[in-house]
Amino acid sequence: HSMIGNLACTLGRQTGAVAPRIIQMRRFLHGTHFRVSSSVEEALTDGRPIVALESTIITHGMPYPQNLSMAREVEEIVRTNGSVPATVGILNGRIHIGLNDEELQFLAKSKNLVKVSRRDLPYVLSQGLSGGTTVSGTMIVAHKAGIPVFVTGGIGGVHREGEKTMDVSADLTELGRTAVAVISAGVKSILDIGRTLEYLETQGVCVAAFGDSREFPAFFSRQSGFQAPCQVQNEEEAAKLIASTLALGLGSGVLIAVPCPKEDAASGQIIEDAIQEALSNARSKGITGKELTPFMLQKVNELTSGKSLGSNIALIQNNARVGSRIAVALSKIQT
Ligand code: PSU
Ligand code: MN
Repeated sequence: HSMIGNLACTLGRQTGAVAPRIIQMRRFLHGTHFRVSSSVEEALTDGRPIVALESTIITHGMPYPQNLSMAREVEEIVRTNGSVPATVGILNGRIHIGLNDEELQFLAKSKNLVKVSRRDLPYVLSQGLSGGTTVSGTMIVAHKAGIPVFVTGGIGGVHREGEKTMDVSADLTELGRTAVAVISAGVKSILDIGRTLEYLETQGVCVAAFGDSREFPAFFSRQSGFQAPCQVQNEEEAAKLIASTLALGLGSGVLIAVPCPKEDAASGQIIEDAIQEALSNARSKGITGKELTPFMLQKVNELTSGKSLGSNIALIQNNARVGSRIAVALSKIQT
């Protein structure tokens, strides 16, 4: 349990020692490494539902200005559905939990920001750099702040030919070691979905398909050809699953895979062809490592003349709606 997690849990219950605890929490939240926005801090103190949001989708996943409008809309959807949004990002070496519009604009417009996963955090902080946090980076921060629900578009996974390159996203190991629930549209079909599910099993991650199908969704498309090991029918069932994970103290995360809405799912074959072309492009250009995911997203978008970006935005919005409702249901179980 993180310090804030513990503090946030006990704040509402203990009467005697409340004042020193709040002071201690404030000191942590406003220290050299962290800054928590006032709306997130108030929600933490009151025990209201919060949804963490990542920022690599803003800094590396989408072009400007769609990245900025997406970030604003997603926060609004989280609010409309009952939770407080906490977008996580790093500004000048300081982790921000909850961003104002000026800060969102900075991340959306700046060039050469760092894509920050677990391994990058110490360097970015010590050098005073700015960047967008990936699923792995955001999970760490959300956990430290005591926020158990986190919404994104899609997570990283085992890359195609990952058995040779060993390019396996740190998102998968993070899910194995950090107790945060990630609400996503599954795994992009630019990845090796079968091996990604195998790796999640090895890491002990509880993976559940959301809704009336057990099929594990493939980001832009509702079908992947793979079944998820678990299925939750609705937000209440998802919240119960998360509550059980937390109650067991497993220390690992949960992956809730929400299929892209039918009307927004870009037709499978068009995207599949674009992925093949983008992959051979990446290979001939020698693009590897952390540059590969942003390159593939940008290339597939170009090759589908913006269709994939449109679906990408729609599915994140859908995840934000579902995730916010899950956070509301979870906070009802926990109180
Ligand atoms: N999926 C998207 N857009 C993104 C990402 C995933 O549609 O921007 C980002 C997420 O932040 C994810 C990261 O955590 O890519 C994974 O990168 P890598 O494959 O290098 O681990
Ligand atoms: Mn990688």
